[in-house]
Amino acid sequence: MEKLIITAAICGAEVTKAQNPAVPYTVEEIVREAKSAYDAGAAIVHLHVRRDDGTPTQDRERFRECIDAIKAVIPDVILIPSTGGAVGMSAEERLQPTELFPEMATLDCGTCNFGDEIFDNTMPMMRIFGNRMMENRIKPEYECFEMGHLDTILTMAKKGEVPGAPMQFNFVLGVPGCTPATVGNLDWMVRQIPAGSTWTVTGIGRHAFTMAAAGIVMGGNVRVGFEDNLYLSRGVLARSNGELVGKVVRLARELGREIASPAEARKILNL
Ligand code: KMH
Ligand code: ZN
Repeated sequence: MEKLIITAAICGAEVTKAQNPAVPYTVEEIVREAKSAYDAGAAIVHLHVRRDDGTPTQDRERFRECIDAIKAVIPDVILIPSTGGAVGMSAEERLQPTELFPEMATLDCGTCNFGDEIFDNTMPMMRIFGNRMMENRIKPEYECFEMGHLDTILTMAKKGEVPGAPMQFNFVLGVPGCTPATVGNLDWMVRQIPAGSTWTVTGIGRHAFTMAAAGIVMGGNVRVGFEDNLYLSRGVLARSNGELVGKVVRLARELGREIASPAEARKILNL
């Protein structure tokens, strides 16, 4: 098995300091959380940014400021800025970080329920996102919240509407209203992807570490972080993203998987 790539989703767009005081908003807090995750073993940081008051934003200059500040401290980390942003943002608003030519960015693979809300990713929108990533030579991480998202994106890749092989998928399981976080569902998704693809699993909330364990033993990769889960264990808030990553590292070591450095992750992901 390849070494395990750990992604830290350090911030997200929805979680707040009221839920966990360590959720980062300011540039300094975002750098602190990125470094804590990196020091604990994350090769990738999935990045959302906020205004200082915590409001989610896709503002290109705020992304630039955060990316530059993170790279000044941990220059080799792989950054995957979000093009999902927050529910309700327009496609143009969401696409702003692609103007900074990151090596990767997320591409969300279909419309879905998102708790009480609807996360809009129509196929025309996805074509625009796919085109932008092809033009700017950005490798997408395909975010699949639903089983049907996988069929959608594979069909679009076959038609050349979004970047094709080798594809990197992130199966985000357990969002309320989307595909539940079970090993059976994960196994089904993994069996659909083309040979040569890479994949990551993200379990939302209490599913974070059960899905991490499944990803470790199934030969995939793992994402954890405040975007997905605020707790280290039942009732115990994580004090940093590094604590969440550290728990994945311990699970991986117990289960016999080594951890990939950013350089090793770049090779595995064909960056
Ligand atoms: N904030 C969610 C609505 C992504 O980063 O591409 C979407 C999201 C996905 O976080
Ligand atoms: Zn995200």
